[in-house]
Amino acid sequence: MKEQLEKILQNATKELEGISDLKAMEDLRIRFLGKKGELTAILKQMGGLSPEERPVMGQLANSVRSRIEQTIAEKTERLRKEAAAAKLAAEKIDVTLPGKEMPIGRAHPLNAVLAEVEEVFLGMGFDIVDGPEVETDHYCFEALNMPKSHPARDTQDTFYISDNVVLRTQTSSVQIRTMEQRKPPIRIISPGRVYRSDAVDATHSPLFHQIEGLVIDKGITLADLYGTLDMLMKKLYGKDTQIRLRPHHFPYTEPSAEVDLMCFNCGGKGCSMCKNEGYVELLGAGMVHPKVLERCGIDPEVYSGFAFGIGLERITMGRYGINDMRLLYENDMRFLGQF
Ligand code: 2NL
Repeated sequence: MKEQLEKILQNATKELEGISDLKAMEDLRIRFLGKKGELTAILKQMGGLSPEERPVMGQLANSVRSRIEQTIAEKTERLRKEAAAAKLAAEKIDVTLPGKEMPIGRAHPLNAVLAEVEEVFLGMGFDIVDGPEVETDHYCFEALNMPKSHPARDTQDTFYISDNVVLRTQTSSVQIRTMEQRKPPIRIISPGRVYRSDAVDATHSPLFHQIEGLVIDKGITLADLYGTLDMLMKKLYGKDTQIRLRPHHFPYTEPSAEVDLMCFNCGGKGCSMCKNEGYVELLGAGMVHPKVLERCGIDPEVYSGFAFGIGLERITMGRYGINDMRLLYENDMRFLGQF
């Protein structure tokens, strides 16, 4: 029996040396020390020993058990440490390596200029008002003094959803809705998408953006229109910038004007960019037509007002010296990254 016990210790110790994972270790423990294990099988034969031999063998068996257990415990601990060290090594991060460069986004030039314009008008006490892009004939044309027979309603000029529903051609429709809903004084701008049935070229697109403005109060004159737009353009193009008003015609304003900006290229001297004019055409404006006010329930004998419509693309192109409108829609990062 003594030899058997020593053999068990020898075998277990030898096998333990070759073990490299925790699962194999547990299998080994069960095989040698478990209830049906080799050591237990030997202990079951203890009954056949003499009373003198029994305590000696018992002691030896216990010592064999505890030595195997101790070796298992030590080896288990070593394997756990090795596994943890391997895991740490595999997940190691070198914090001294340079980081990956993340490109920082920025506003699209159209949005950047829109934000600047909104800032100027918010500073002057204007509200920013939104409205539907799909409009009725009434809000897009009729209320703006453009009856069915008016040439501006040529089917070429807009997209018809049905006879009485169109994609809005200007955001004046938002101003009309606001005049119906609010009482003067009114000070609003209405930026947004507008649509025209135009072919795409360097200066045209079937979808573009407009910022319209409207001021209605007692005693509003053309001087207020001039002062407001002069202020806007000085903020956008610099304090030395000047504007000029030229007589024009719109069905919804009287008098009407086209507003020119002193050429940002030559400062008014005349160059190829302004075709030697010294000024470039920028936007349309005027005093709101009395018939338009009346239709919205505002008494033109008491109130007057001015309105203007700015093409966002045009002022953005002027601001950054962009010569082709299509560049603004192509989302080419080589272009957009320059602003
Ligand atoms: C342009 C410039 C303009 C207006 C828009 C307007 C709005 C109301 C009443 C009167 Cl509710 N006018 N907006 C005025 C003048 C010009 O747009 O070039 N349009 C073709």
